[in-house]
Amino acid sequence: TDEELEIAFQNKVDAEQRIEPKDWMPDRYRQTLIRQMSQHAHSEIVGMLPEGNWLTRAPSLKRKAVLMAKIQDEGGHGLYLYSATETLGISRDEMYEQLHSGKAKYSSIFNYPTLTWADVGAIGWLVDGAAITNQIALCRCSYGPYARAMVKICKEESFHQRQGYEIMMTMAQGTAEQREMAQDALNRWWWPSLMMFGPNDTNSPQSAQSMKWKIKRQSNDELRQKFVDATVPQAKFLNLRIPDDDLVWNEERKAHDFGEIDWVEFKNVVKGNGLCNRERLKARVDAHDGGKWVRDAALAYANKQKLRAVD
Ligand code: FAQ
Repeated sequence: TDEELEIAFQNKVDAEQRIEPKDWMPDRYRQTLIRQMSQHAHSEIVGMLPEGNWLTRAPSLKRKAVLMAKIQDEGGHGLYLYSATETLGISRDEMYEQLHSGKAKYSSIFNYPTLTWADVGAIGWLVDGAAITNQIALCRCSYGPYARAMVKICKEESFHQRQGYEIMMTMAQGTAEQREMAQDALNRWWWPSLMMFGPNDTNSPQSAQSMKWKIKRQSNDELRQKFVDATVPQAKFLNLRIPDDDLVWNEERKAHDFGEIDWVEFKNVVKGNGLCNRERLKARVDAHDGGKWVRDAALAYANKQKLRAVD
């Protein structure tokens, strides 16, 4: 019966055995993974846009080449994750449709504008830094294709994080004006980066079940804490100030206490009302529509080849 299958499934998960595409799985496990993995894929693809904004204005050829490589990596991660999600029985067209119609979520972080070159540094440092913290945990996710994808993706994100931190370092040690740009970027990206980890554990409807299924291995708040503790010394080294008056080392907890996230802003951005939500979605829809002739041509060519093969 389904109940017995589900017990056997949970035992397998508890024994740290990976679930593979052809294995039996509860439908809700499948749907949860489709939701999280497709949101993750969408985030990678939409995540190309804020940085893409600076490709034509990078301060040197070297910076431009590095940024181009990073953005291409993000595109690769997206495609990789779409493939992994397809193993669960949803088509790529369906996932695109969900993104383009505004039905599917993607990370709130990509709905903020990139105003200066320092933002490219802050994104690599903070956004990729937060992404790695979350994705290291996902390397041990119970679903095989997702966990394996995360291993390669984490390696690339580490390079992204370093290139961002290096930009911040250059600017923080530069002219007074460059320092100010670096500080301003940190001011604007700090809180949105903390929001990437999702709502507090007490407010996270998906967490309990996802933890039980070992899709999530660490809670939203645990990962957020880890990120704060890792990032504070990095900011100190840059001699930049994290914009949080409540940020203080707690000797008892051996961790930093920090201020409250503006959850009203978080909800607003997730709902579609952030500074750039409409612009981001429009860029994706336009790119998809603009690429229609390529897909049509590729399909026509494939059909022609098929007909030739029959002859
Ligand atoms: N933005 O119950 P929970 C990258 C949603 S890294 C938007 O806690 P869950 C690399 C959540 O989906 C960024 N929505 O949910 C890069 C859920 O929605 P529902 C991508 C958010 O799933 C760097 C609802 O709120 N990384 O792209 C956010 O257990 C630089 C309730 O929340 C991933 O996607 C948010 N910040 O935990 C690229 C990692 N937070 O139920 C370019 C994989 C929560 O309505 C440049 N995902 N929501 O569908 C996860 O680990 C989890 O899904 C969480 C949320 C931790 C994000």
